[in-house]
Amino acid sequence: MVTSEAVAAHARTLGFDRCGVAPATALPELDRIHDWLARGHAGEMRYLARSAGTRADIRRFLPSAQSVIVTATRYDAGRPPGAGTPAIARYAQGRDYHLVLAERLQRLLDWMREEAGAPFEAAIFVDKHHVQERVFAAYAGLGFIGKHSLLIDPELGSWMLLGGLACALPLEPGTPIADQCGACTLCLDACPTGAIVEPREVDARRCLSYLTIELEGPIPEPLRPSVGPHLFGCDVCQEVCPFNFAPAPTTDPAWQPQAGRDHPDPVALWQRPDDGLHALVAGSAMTHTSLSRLRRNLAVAIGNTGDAEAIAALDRPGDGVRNAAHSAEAPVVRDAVRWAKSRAPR
Ligand code: B12
Ligand code: SF4
Ligand code: SF4
Repeated sequence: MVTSEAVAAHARTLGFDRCGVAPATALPELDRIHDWLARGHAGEMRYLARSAGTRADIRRFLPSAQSVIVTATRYDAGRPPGAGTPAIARYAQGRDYHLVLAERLQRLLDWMREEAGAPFEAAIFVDKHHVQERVFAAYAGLGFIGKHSLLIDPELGSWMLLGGLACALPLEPGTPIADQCGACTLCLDACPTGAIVEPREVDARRCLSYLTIELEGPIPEPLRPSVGPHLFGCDVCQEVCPFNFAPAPTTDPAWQPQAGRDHPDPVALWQRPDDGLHALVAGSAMTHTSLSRLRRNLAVAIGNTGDAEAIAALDRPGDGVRNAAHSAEAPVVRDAVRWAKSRAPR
């Protein structure tokens, strides 16, 4: 027989750190997405509005759903003391979590099907599917929603990726846990762009994660200085969170930094040909963005150094080898280069 306890125990053997069950009902917090969208906080992520109906009701994702199994997987591989916030967000330094978690979830589902002894419908979700993962994770008792809007497990912190599966089995749901942020406002105070406009509400249009990963066009000029050295994503609100001080880094090979992603040198990357940038992103969550967006971010980060020599290197994408760096010709990159040059000391 498949029980919530047995699923959680088997999930741990597959590399998930936490696993719980939420009811597949119309949870009241699911409706908040409509207000969030109405306030314009999604920016150009139009797919969120297109799928808002499904996101607000899991039974549109899987009509026969009775339970939602949610997993949380630690991905922080650690950083040397004093290394500061990484230019490439921690979640993107190892293997692409969409693939890793989907494979593990498929193995969990295969096991459940064997245990159940009778067929049942199920559908896996990892990030890009139309499921409000944090709401179900909170109802499953995996943690509480911190003021930065991320799910925090009081023992394991927030460096965790979510994923799960909706299924037609009636499983016992977990118990939500109380919010433990108290009077703390460290994440709101530290956010470089003031993107956490209210506790638990992020205006994506200001968030460096959105600006460096999701936004296709130019980063709005007034926000470019706040991008600082960030090349892909942002970890600032989690770096300062006290719940992330104690947990030990994960030793799971899937999340160990690859291809020098933990200490990227923006000038050296700019000088790589496009093939070389492909090697940086290959197999990671960065493959979901385009090379021109990455070059745009490199140009902005180089501009933010204010270093004349670094900025001069912007004239030699692909180390000056003709046709080696097509992505540098994109209008959005040229615009960022123009801006970066205006930041050179006179
Ligand atoms: C769109 C998106 C973004 C957008 C918008 C972020 C946002 N805060 O809404 C952008 C591009 C900015 C972004 C950035 C990041 N993201 Co993102 N993102 C998503 C995505 C695809 C959808 C989120 C969404 O629908 N947002 C809209 C809001 C309205 O919905 P929501 O986030 O679910 O929020 C609900 C809850 O907070 C709930 N709520 C609020 N208070 C309470 C209280 C209780 C008791 C309950 C039950 C619920 C509740 O109400 C809200 C509305 O329903 C999810 C994956 C998914 N399918 O869910 C990943 C996801 C949220 N992202 C994730 C990550 C890792 C990040 C980054 C850390 C990446 C990085 N390093 O750059 C940053 C963090 C920025 C931040 N502070 O949020 C992880 C978060 C894991 C975790 N521990 O929480 C997710 C779950 C992906 C995954 N599969 O692991 N992201
Ligand atoms: S990810 Fe960075 S920019 Fe986005 S809310 Fe957190 S600190 Fe602010
Ligand atoms: S930094 Fe403070 S307010 Fe923000 S999520 Fe962590 S505990 Fe909550």
